[in-house]
Amino acid sequence: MAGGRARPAPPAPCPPLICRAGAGPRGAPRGSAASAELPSAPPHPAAAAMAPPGAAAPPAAAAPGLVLAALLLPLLLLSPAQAARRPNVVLVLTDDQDVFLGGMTPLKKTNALIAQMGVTFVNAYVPSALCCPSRASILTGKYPHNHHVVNNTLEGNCSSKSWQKIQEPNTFPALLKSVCGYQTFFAGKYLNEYGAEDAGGVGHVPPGWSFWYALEKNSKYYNYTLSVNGKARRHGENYSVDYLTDVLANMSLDFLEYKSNFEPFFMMISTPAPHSPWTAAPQYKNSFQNVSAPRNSNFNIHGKNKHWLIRQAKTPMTNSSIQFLDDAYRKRWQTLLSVDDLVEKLVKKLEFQGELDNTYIFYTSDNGFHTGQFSLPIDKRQLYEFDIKVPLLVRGPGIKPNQTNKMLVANIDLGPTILDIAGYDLNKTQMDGMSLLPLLRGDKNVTWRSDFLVEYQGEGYNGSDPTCPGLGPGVTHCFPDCVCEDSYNNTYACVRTMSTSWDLQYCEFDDREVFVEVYNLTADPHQINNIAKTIDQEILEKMNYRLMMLQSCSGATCRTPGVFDPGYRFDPRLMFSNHGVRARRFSAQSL
Ligand SMILES: [Ca+2]
Repeated sequence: MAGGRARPAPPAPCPPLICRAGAGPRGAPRGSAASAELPSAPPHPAAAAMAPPGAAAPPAAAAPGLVLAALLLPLLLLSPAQAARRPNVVLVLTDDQDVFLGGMTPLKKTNALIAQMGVTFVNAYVPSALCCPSRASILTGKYPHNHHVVNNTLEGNCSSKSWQKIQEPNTFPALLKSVCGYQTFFAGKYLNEYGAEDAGGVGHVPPGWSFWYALEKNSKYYNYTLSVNGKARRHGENYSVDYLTDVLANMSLDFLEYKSNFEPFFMMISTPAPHSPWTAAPQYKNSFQNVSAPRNSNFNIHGKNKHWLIRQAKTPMTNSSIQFLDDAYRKRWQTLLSVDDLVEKLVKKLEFQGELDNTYIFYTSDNGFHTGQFSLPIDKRQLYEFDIKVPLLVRGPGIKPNQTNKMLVANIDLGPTILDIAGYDLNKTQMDGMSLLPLLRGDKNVTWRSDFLVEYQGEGYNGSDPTCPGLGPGVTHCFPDCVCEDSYNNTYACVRTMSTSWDLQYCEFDDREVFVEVYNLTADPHQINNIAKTIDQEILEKMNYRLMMLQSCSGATCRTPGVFDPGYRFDPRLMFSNHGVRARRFSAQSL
């Protein structure tokens, strides 16, 4: 993925008062009076670890609430009135949960408690359909070409030293904590390479987090290590104390029990579900026995007019592949039932504490997923709707219930939105995304984007896959049946356009073919027909220019009007030389 222009210096930290008070109406009063009415929480193993990073471990017998209160004393020095009107924010982030193939269906309680109580964004996307780049986009509010996390490896900048030095200090949680005075709580999967020895191990606690309970490396359900404010804590395989989704729920409830009542809070709860290895809680292991992956119109068909990686898939898929993906689909749903329980516990706790009416709750995923589409068994990393589209539900102050919003939104908008809620001046950030707050409030005449950028840099191994020696080097994720989900040249960038007149996707590959894929989603929502060879050449050229512009954009230039927007203006100064080769080759080829 090509780098953009040199980035300006990050905004300097400023006093808490820079964050204006009151982004939304305040709900039930908070404070010591409300807390005093609460019964004492039962002891929980997680509570003993509730100490901010850098703090000495409390004695085993110490009451966790007292320990926390002492550690939070500096926060108490601020006037309650200063922060009284600022809302709290909770972000629940799942791992690999699609929305296109029914991924929200098993979450009945979440649908009732968040979607039906707020707004569902039906056109929510990620700019890169892979864990680490997508999570980096959430944290930074930037496209991958601006945060430079291109895949799930340290070499791809995933939780690397460079990321820690350049990007982490400017993530939205860092600003929430250091500038806006929020208490910040993280629990769960962070970035895939978090905890790698070459990048500081689990002793590294990113700036921005008052309480840090991060999973070492990638999603697991049992037998994992958590960084508890920088100290490793090993978990085994006893359901009652180790099942990660439930552990995250318990930690979240503990935080809500013992947090300061004088400062607003931000919680990010990042579940392993429904990522592989799809280990369900015992009580859900037999759920959905009659469920199988949807046989929609792009299931088990050959993507004959798509780029070579899709064309290498075997059609029809073998029975064993279909059985494998059906089993995966069912298990994914089973793991989501524990997420549903987590959401219910969280909402009930917020309600019990009188915080619910003053708390925004966001629910989303880091990428979508496919099961059999275009004969690809299971994975993400593709440019199609099933991989780039994610659930996004929001409830909170000022949001009317049962709303559906069709605006084109992306996970780069989450950071700006949450900072906006906290009252931070977004002009002081270098984020590429837009605040959703006007949409959440239902403001009239909101000017909104008509397109956004999708970009992905493929991965591949130098050696051949030992289970598929005939494939040669350069491909990866070839299980089952030696159908590969990724390769070195699965590198592409797309403009996804959604305007009053067009629902279009235009993509270019950085491969030897300089392959182009174009879809008219109005007529072809399952992206079966690549119309690159039949669509008007003028539209192709405009989309090509727009793509180069977006690949070079930064901050405000990422939010300029798209090709089918009345305000669109072609400005060659916004295109940079790093995509010149693609432009020349594109012009020379006959489509
Ligand atoms: Ca993921």
